[in-house]
Amino acid sequence: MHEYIVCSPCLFCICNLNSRIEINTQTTAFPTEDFLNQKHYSLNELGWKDCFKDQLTKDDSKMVPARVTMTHKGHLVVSTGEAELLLKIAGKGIGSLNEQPTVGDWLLMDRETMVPVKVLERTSLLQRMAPGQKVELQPIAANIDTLFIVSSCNTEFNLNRIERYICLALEAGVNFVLVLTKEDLTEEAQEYRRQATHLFEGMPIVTINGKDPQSVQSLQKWFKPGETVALLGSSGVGKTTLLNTVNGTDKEKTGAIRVGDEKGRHTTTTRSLHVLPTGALLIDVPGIRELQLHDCHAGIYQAFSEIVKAEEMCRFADCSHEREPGCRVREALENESITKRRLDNYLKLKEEAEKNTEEITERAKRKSGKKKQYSRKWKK
Ligand SMILES: Nc1nc2c(ncn2[C@@H]2O[C@H](COP(=O)(O)OP(=O)(O)OP(=O)(O)O)[C@@H](O)[C@H]2O)c(=O)[nH]1
Ligand SMILES: [Mg+2]
Ligand SMILES: [Zn+2]
Repeated sequence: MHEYIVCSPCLFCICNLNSRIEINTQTTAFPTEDFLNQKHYSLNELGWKDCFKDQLTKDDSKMVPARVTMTHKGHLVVSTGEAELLLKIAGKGIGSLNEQPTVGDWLLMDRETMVPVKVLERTSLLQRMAPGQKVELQPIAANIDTLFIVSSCNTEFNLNRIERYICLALEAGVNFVLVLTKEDLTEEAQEYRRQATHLFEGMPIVTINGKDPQSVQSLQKWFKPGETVALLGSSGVGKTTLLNTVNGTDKEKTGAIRVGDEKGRHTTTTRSLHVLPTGALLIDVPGIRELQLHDCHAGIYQAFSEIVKAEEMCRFADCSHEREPGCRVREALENESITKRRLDNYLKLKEEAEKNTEEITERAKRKSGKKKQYSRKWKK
């Protein structure tokens, strides 16, 4: 069971919390200044909207809403607008909460005990398969309005990888923008942009120097008061650098990429939500090593619509597009209306998401003690 223990403030780096926890039976709300050295923000400034307020019932009159502003190794920091609380998640499972909370979530907290009792229904959720051997889902961030898919104009740039993020955003129903950083380090920035143009019709693509306040101005239209933007991308692409520049600070730690292979060093280790000078909220997360998709068929079908359209016209419903007669996908490949790279990525992502969904379903069934059954393939 997840138990939430309200902890006393730690005046040091959040990474040291594990060894410094004092468990209080009494609730300790501590001022933000003591902990993160941030200002207090009202609920509205934290992104509270009617769609959340409308979820409150008469029974919730003893509750206080709070937004998760940071998560790190079993800890959450939540802000109620009046106080900031550090909560430790102990144990496994869902406990009294209906969902595992993540950064951006809105929780209802018991006014007296300050223990969270409910995760409010999300407007959107970005989630992936947990990395490693465990068969489980991992929420990345919730209640996002716009996702910035961050990639950089160097060897990190990879069309197949960007397509994964597009599927994730489409599945979650959030707007998305491709942000290509480090344009100042190459003559080829426009070439990177050109290559990405055909990935998804209408996707805005912005090339920036994330260190230059003038250059990041081109992202301002997505930073609306009360709207939440999330940064997602590999380590070292410049997510935190961008956060610092739009925030006008150098508060958050950034780290140089490796010289040999231009890979990042996984500098950011927490997920955190920041209130920007424009009133928008910006979520920074650690660099993604592996974005394995789960239950993402709607997103995949939308992201690869030209292939899906061709596929629907194949003579055989279960056409593998290899040797079957009347295969419209092969025909489309020949007349170059679809590319081999995109077809291969589409088939790969579809298989991966289908396998992951089956594994999660099986695990849930095993947990609930039901007999093993194979889930049916997706219907379009
Ligand atoms: N010249 C230049 N350097 C940049 C730009 N964006 C980021 N950098 C540099 O790239 C390195 C990595 O930046 P970070 O902001 O730490 O990258 P990150 O995406 O937050 O990485 P993780 O926290 O590991 O996920 C730092 O040395 C930055 O100064 C840019 O647009 N131009
Ligand atoms: Mg970072
Ligand atoms: Zn076919």
